[in-house]
Amino acid sequence: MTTIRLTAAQALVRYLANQMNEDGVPYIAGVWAIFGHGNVAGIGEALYGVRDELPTYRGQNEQSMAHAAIAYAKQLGRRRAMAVTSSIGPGALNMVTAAALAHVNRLPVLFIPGDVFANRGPDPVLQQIEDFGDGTVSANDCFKPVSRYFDRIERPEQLLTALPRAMRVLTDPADCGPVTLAFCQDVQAEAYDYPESFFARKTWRFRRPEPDVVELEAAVAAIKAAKNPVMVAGGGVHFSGATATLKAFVEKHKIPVVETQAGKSALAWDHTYNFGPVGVTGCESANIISEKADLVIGVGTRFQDFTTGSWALFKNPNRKILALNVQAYDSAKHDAMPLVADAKVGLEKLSAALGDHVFQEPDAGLKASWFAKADAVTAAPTDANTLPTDMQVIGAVQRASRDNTVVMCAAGTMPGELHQLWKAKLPLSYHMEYGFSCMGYEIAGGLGIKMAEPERDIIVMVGDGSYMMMNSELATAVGMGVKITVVITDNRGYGCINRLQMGTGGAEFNNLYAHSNVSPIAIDFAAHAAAMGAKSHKVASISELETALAAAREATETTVIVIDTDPYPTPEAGGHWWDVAVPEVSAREEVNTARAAYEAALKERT
Ligand SMILES: Cc1ncc(C[n+]2csc(CCOP(=O)(O)OP(=O)(O)O)c2C)c(N)n1
Ligand SMILES: [Mg+2]
Repeated sequence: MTTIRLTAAQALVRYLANQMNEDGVPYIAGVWAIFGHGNVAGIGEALYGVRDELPTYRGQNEQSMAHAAIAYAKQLGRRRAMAVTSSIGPGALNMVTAAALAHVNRLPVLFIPGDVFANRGPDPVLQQIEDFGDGTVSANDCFKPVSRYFDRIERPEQLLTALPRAMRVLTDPADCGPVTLAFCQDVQAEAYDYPESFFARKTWRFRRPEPDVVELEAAVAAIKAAKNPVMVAGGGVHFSGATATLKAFVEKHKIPVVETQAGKSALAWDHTYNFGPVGVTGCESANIISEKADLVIGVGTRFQDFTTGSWALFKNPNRKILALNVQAYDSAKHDAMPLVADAKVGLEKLSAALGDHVFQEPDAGLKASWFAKADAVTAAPTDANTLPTDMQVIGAVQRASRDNTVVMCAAGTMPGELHQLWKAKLPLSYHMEYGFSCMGYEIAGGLGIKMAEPERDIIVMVGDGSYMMMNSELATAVGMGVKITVVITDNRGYGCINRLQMGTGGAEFNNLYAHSNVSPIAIDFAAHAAAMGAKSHKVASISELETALAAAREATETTVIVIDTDPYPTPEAGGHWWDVAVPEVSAREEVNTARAAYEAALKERT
């Protein structure tokens, strides 16, 4: 056996640089790194050695670097991913939130936090936590519940088994998620005679599991027995590259489709059978169809509470659920009939087995009536003296966008309103992180999306709260020359949670600055963004916003546009109840009223 003597860190990066995807490009597109004593000497030296094949990117915060990496993978439908490395201790733990984000959203990312010395010589090394009763614990154990695969590299030869396992998980359509390889800092620097063959180019193919014959027969029988089925398109449709197949399926069998946050843009917004966003942030046409459906066919959806209205949406007493999902865990939720398969293959097989079985045309009038309402709230305001609403901001952004513009967001008012109101034309033109809905994903995520698809315009929608929580990868985007456009809606606080607080009978408290112990402060977001090198404008109206967006589209630099909005109005139409537990006893009359409504709503659960 021919061997090559490398440090463990050199072996790790050499191996990663040689893992390809089916398209013949490296699966790991790059490594985000912030160095410290736990990774600079070992991993840092190794990354320098491969900097031409496996680029290293320098971010500002381990969590937000990971957001960029995760957004990159999401935008590419998981066909490529990135790695993120940190030092031990705080740098490592900064990545735990991002690991959970990737875990919930089933997105691949490789975390390589440094870890304490395997030989324990210097214990406690700077930043080492000390467990009084367990010598094997380190801060990196926090990654275990939020990783799909976790390993700690305590000997250089462990990479020979750990790395293939890591790649298997990253590229497995069912198990896909974050992988953490905690890398003891002394081991990174240790040399070992690795087999040359370990570094041979390897191609990872995303398998497409076929449905089980019996499950398929049962699914076909259930569809044939249904009168008014609905299909719920989830993120799995994108991951499977099944958008064209879904389109062909619904055109042939005439089944209406509704879209989850992760599934939105599976069909064009104006496609005959796209009845729009479903659930809590859904629209009337989708929710009316869903309430009546006698068969709910989930395609690549986790059925999270925003999709199901906490399981109160699908009200037909005879309704059944059929879950086409590559992950058996999801296919068995809520007593669903399972159809475990890749979405594309599963739809093809279903369609073939259904033959020319067609359903009655769904009521197109539902859509017309919904769009009349949606268009009214997103239209430019006629009264220039009142604060614009976030809905009007969405209208302005929509008018200034092209079909392939990617609009993105993660938390705050915008995810719900974009889900309801945004008209997504092309697949993956809508990028919403709503599995973890993590404030601070937005700007870093926008950077990752643009790196994934440089030819598309990226518009990041971010509230003042999320911007304040995490904004510094803006400087990275500027410094890397990766152009994004950021729209900050400044409603002076946590508008959506303030409304939720009021909706559950609470007093307005500690959400908007006005109701907190922080005096209302006029934060100059435009100056802040300019200080990080972005072009920036504060605009005073929707028409000024449209002008600024048009200029940003033509510009080559990253632009940040700030607009003050009203924290109170939301779309009145559409939407659905969801379960937010209201206090059973309270001194506040409003809470008692909200509790009574809550108890009544709970009875609707199906
Ligand atoms: C990291 C994190 N912390 C807290 C929350 C809970 N949360 C969701 S939205 C929100 C407020 C967002 O405020 P802002 O970005 O200003 O958006 P707005 O609703 O005001 O438009 C909070 C606190 C969260 N989703 N993520
Ligand atoms: Mg806000």
